[in-house]
Amino acid sequence: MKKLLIAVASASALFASAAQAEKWDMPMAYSATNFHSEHGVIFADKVREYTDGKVDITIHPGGSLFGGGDIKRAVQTGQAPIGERIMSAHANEDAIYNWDNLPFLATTYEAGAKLWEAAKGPVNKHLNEINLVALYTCPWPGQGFYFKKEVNSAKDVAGTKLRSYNAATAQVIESLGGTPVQIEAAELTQALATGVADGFISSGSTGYDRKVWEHLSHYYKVSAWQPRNYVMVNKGVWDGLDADTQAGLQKAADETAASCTAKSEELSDWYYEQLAENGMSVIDASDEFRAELEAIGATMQAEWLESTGEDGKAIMDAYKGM
Ligand code: PCA
Repeated sequence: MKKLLIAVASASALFASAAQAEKWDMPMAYSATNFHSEHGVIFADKVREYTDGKVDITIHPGGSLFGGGDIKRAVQTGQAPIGERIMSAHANEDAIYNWDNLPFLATTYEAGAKLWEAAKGPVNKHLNEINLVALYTCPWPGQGFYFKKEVNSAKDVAGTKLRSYNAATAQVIESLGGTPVQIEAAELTQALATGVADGFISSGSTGYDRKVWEHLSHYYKVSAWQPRNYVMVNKGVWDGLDADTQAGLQKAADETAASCTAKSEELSDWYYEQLAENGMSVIDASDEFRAELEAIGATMQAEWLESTGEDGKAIMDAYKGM
């Protein structure tokens, strides 16, 4: 009788676990109200729908579960099954991830879509090698410069401390004669308030999210590149899913990518308007500043091709051939 009871109990435990949803915590680096994070929520809803509730994702925005700088490692090691990060932050380990931060290579949404199409194969290969699977990517609006003074050329940047968010932004800042300070968006307001940084490179989006008009006065539009955030899954976790569940996740990811990209484009001018409404001067970079940045971009593109070898060349050739 005892044996029978144990058998019944373990059979029902098995049944319960099969019917139970996989609960996934998903760390994201940016504020809850940012369109990237809002799309994390949309993605989670779609995943529940398309996997018939088998995968139940909870979003943790704003670096609340893992700070931005820790999300990749958390997913790689399985501490979190899924997470979101700006992909180019990985470039300090492998230059291939800088594909979307090469100034003036792809400056519009249309060009950015082509560049990702060209980059996808090689980039996914590198991600798989470090135990990650990319589900979707979504671009930030074009990148420009925030300062607390008028800046007309590199001369005016020399000696300033500017916040960077990856190796590429640090290189741009150094090339302009400034000092880069790597800081997560979640800590940006604090860094500006305490004088750790005098300005930064980013889109209108992050300036708006962090209300930087409280500390800064000028935004120079350049739109030199559109870096992407991406949602990654631990490869072991991914490989352990059945084909239907994988297909459900991928369908949710594809739809979210399209919606998130459209939202990014729709909001890009709106962010500029918000910065201006809050008192910032939002203007095009001067011809001189732009020319200096273009020269830096050309150097960075050449260096990237050199450091990434065949895979970088494959991306560039595919993109240029589109
Ligand atoms: N915002 C992010 C990355 C690029 C962007 O537009 C940031 O500043 O951290």
